[in-house]
Amino acid sequence: KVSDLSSVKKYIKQNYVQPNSAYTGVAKGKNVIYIHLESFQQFLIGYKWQGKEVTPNLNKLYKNKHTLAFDNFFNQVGQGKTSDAEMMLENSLFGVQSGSAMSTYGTSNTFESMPAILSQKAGYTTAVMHGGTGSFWNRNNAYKSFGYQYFMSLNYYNYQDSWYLGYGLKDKIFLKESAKYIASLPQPFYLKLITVTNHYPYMLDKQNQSIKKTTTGDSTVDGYVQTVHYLDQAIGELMTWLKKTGLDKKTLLVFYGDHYGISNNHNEAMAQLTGIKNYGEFEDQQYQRVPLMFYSPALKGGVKHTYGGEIDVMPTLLNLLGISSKKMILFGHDLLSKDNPQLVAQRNGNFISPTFTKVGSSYYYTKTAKKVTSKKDKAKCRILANKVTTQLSLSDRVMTGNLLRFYKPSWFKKVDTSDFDYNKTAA
Ligand code: GP9
Ligand code: MN
Repeated sequence: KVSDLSSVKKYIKQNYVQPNSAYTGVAKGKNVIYIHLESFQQFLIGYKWQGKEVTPNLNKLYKNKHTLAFDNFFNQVGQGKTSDAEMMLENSLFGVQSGSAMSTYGTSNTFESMPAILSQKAGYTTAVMHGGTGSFWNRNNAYKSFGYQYFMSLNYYNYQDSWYLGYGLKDKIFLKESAKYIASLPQPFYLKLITVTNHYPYMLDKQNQSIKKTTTGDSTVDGYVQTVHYLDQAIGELMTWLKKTGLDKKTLLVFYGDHYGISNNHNEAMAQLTGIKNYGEFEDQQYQRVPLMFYSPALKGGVKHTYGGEIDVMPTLLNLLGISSKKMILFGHDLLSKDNPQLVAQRNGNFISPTFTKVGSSYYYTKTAKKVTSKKDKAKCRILANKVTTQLSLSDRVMTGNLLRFYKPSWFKKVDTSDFDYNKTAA
């Protein structure tokens, strides 16, 4: 109903925060390349195994003076996993309570997504490249609704069986074979590269194993450092290529981890990997941190400590590109804004904030990991929990009621999915 949209609009307006003007437009007109780091958790940055850095290339990027990195950035996915991360990054809308919003609503809902906005407002060419099957998570339909002009999936790549592992082409091969497509995109472009090799159960062929497995004895955990290391090497190769072509200077790279790699079924093994003796529900919550890094030679970098999550990426990126998000229905907030509310909702109603954390029916002090017992602080926690419930349910209303079809701002032309055809045509 249209009236549902009014309450959403009111909420969004009341909760709008002014983006940080010091960063407005610093990457204006630059290409954007999203690099999706599959199942990559923040703790891997700087992590060493047997004296060896597991992710030397990403570590270098993290510390680079042109990288804006966030060390309190959390994934907020639900059952839709990768697709929920994509939904949040492209739309600043949450995934839904059960299943994948991209699968359930991706085909027929109206969206006002990053690719459509950038192409309409700033003349961007928009594309996704992924070495897996195009129909996975309903990408081949949802991307059209998001306004993506191109989607190169598995059938765009001439591959041999040995190049394929798990969910798609091995990352090094995928990125190398994507180069010719990247080079042919008219600039400025907005591109997402989706890696897959670092995916549960973390298998890797012998010749690509260049770091030893960990020794927790948990077989689906112990391969993790190996596939992570391989992904990191693939990123290193991509960076070399971007520098060689000079594309790096014209591009804003955005790295993000989509969700955890090690689930809470493996707390025992995580205790060993992290050295935390009592690794329980609180620690598991803390380890939902994933990387978020913006890199561009023009950026003044640094590691920021704002508590935020995937829902906040779109408003942050829009500000860096100099596009105002004031009139948009976005549930996130600029991560660089000093007014960011720093309340990170998780899909199940749990949350993390700099002061309090909610896991299940317990509240904790974020800094000390102690349970909240005082009445006064519990009351504060309940206020935060209510805020979380409100934003999730309003986002759900937008998604399940397809409310954006009623929102017709003058600056946006509704996406016509029949404009796009992702079938590979003869070269
Ligand atoms: C497959 C990949 C995996 O294309 O994106 O999705 P996930 O299982 O991580 O949600
Ligand atoms: Mn994933």
